[in-house]
Amino acid sequence: MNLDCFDRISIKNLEVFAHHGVFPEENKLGQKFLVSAVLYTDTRRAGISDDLTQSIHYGIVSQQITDFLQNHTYQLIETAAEQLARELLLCTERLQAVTIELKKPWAPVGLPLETVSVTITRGWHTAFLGLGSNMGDKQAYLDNAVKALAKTPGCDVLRVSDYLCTKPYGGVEQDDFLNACLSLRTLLSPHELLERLHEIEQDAKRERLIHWGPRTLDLDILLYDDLIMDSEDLIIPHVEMHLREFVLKPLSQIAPWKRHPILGQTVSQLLQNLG
Ligand code: PH2
Ligand code: MG
Ligand code: MG
Repeated sequence: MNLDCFDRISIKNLEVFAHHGVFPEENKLGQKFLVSAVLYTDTRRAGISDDLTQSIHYGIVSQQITDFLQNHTYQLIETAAEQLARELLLCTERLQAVTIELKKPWAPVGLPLETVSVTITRGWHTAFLGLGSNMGDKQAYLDNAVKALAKTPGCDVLRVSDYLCTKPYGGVEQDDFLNACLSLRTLLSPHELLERLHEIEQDAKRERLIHWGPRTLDLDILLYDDLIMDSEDLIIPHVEMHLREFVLKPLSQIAPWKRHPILGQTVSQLLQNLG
């Protein structure tokens, strides 16, 4: 999600009377909120065709913002902004990302401030996942994982590779694997996505007995946008993806052009390197 490459449609200081606040009086009486939104999208087609259906109707978005803030009551402006951003991203076609600034000019803190506000930017991310199974009904485990991801709120499965039968890699004596890759459009952060993958693995009765041993289902994050991230429990890009034919072969079916953000080579080049 590189925001610089998008066009922007801006809504400034939309006034909404709503009931968000930590103090009970705020929930009872309500107060004025001012909402500014930057909608990141591609206006090129609309700009050429002069056709509103090729763009985002800022009148409809303004109404959605108003309805959403009036139909919910949150304690925090952080939560109101977060949930509003999510709602807009889920229901607005062509909206890639959004910046929301939510101001509370009458914040009842008893001091003469002009306004308080939060500003957040949220958007759709593209992730590539590796799937593997080498126990039981391998195909059913992969099928169910794809279905579970497709049903996950804030996740859309874009493309799924063929399921390929592969020899076990890494020295542990075990049954052949069925491997696949898929691409995903997601609102989840990398760690939220990891947590969801662990849940789906758990639902497949995955037991973590032997490192690199047999498993009903293994779901790995390979790439997440062009993010490079190192943390205790999650490293992106996946540290060994460029060495594994069982990853690169299915990945090259759905994204041969995708460039590894550290190595600088495309998936199809990385696959060729394996010889
Ligand atoms: N996964 C491993 C270890 N070895 N070999 C194949 N062929 N496919 C896998 O998915 C696989 C593996 C650890 O995640
Ligand atoms: Mg793995
Ligand atoms: Mg894993």
